[in-house]
Amino acid sequence: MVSIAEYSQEPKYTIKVLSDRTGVRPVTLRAWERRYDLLDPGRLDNNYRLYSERDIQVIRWITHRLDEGLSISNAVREYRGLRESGIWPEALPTVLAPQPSQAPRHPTSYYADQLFTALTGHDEAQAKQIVDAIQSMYDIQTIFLEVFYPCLVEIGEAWYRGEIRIATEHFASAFIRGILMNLLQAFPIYSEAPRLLIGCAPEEFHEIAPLMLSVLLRREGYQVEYLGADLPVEDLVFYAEDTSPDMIILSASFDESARPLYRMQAKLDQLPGKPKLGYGGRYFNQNEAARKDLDGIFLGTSLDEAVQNVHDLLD
Ligand code: B12
Repeated sequence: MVSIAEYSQEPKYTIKVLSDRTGVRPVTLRAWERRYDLLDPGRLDNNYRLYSERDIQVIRWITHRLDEGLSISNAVREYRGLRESGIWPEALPTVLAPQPSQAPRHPTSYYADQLFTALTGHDEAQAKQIVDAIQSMYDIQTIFLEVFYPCLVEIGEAWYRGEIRIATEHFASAFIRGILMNLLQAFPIYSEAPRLLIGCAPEEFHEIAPLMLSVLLRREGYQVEYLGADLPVEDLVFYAEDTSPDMIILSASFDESARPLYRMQAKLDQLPGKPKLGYGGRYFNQNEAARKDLDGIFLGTSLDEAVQNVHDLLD
C-alpha cells in the first residue's frame, strides 16, 4: 500500500481535473474547501486554484469514507485526527478511482446543483419541488450546509463571472430567505429559554447565514428573535436595555460592518444583564487578527460550530 504522503504536492491541476479524477462536483469541492479547510490549493495569477496529486488522493480517501457511510464532517474529523497524530492515510488503489461519467456521489451536492439550475432559470415551482423533496430526506442542518450553502456560493461565483444577472441573484436569495423565514416561524418560541437577538452588523445585507443560525438555534429551544439586515449599534444597545437578551449575535462580511462592533461589548457591559456579544461571518473568517481585537466572542467559522458554542456559553 502507498501512503498519501508519497504523492507530489506540486500544484498543477484545475478544479475541473480534480473533479474528474475524484467524481466530486466542483460546487461540492468548493464548499468542502470553504467549510473544512481540507486542501490548500496553489493559485494562478487570475486567482484560479491549482491542486496537486496529493490533493486528489486526499479527496479520493474522503469520498471512500463517505461511501462507507460516514458523514462528511466525520470523515474530515477522522482525516484530521490521523494527520494530527502524524499519520497519512493510505491512498486508494487506482482501480477504485471513480469515473467522471459516474452519477453524482453525494445526493446533497446533486440537489445543490439542481436548485442552482432551477433558481438561475427563475423556475420557482421547480425550486419549491426540490426543497419539498430534500425536506423529506434530510435534517435542516444538512439542507442548510450541504444544499443551500453550496448553491448560494455557486450563485455568487456565477454572478462574479458575469454569467447571471443581479436580478437572478436577488431572485435566488429571496427564494431561500423565504424558505428560511417559514422554517423560523414554524418552530415554537419558549419564553423561559435564554433569549438571543440575531441579525446583521451595520451596513451588512447578507442575511441568509444569520437567518439560518436563527432557525438552528430556535430549533434547539432558544428564544430567538431575528432582527434582519443592517442593525445600528446604538439602537441595538437601547433595544438590549429594553429587552434584556442573554446574547446578541451579529454577522459581518466586510470591514465597514465589523468596525462598529469594536465598541459594542463595552456598551453592553454597562447594562444590568451584561448581555454577551457573539459574532461571526465572512469578514472574521478571513481576518483572524480582527477576532483578537474585538471584545465579544467569535462563535466559529461555520454555523454548526456557532450552535455548539452558544450551547457551551449559555447552558
Ligand atoms: C445573496 C448574496 C447577496 C445578496 C444578499 C441578500 C440577502 N437577503 O441576504 C445581496 C444582493 C444583498 C448582496 C449584496 C452584496 N454582495 Co453579495 N452575495 C450573495 C451570495 C450569492 C450569497 C450569500 C449567502 O447567503 N451565502 C450563504 C451563507 C450561508 O454563507 P456566508 O454568508 O458566507 O456565511 C457562512 C460563513 O461566513 C459563516 N457565517 C456567516 N455569518 C455568520 C455569523 C456567525 C455568528 C457565525 C458563527 C458564522 C457566520 O457561516 C456561514 C456558513 O459557513 C454571496 C456568494 C457567497 N459565496 O456566499 C455573495 C457575496 C458574499 N457578495 C459579495 C459582494 C461583493 C456583494 C456586494 C458588495 C455587491 C455589490 N457591489 O453591491 C453587496 C454588499 C452588500 C452589503 N453591504 O452587505 C461577494 C463578497 C466578496 C468578498 N469581498 O468577500 C460574494 C462572495 C459574491 C462573490 N463571489 O464575489 N449579496
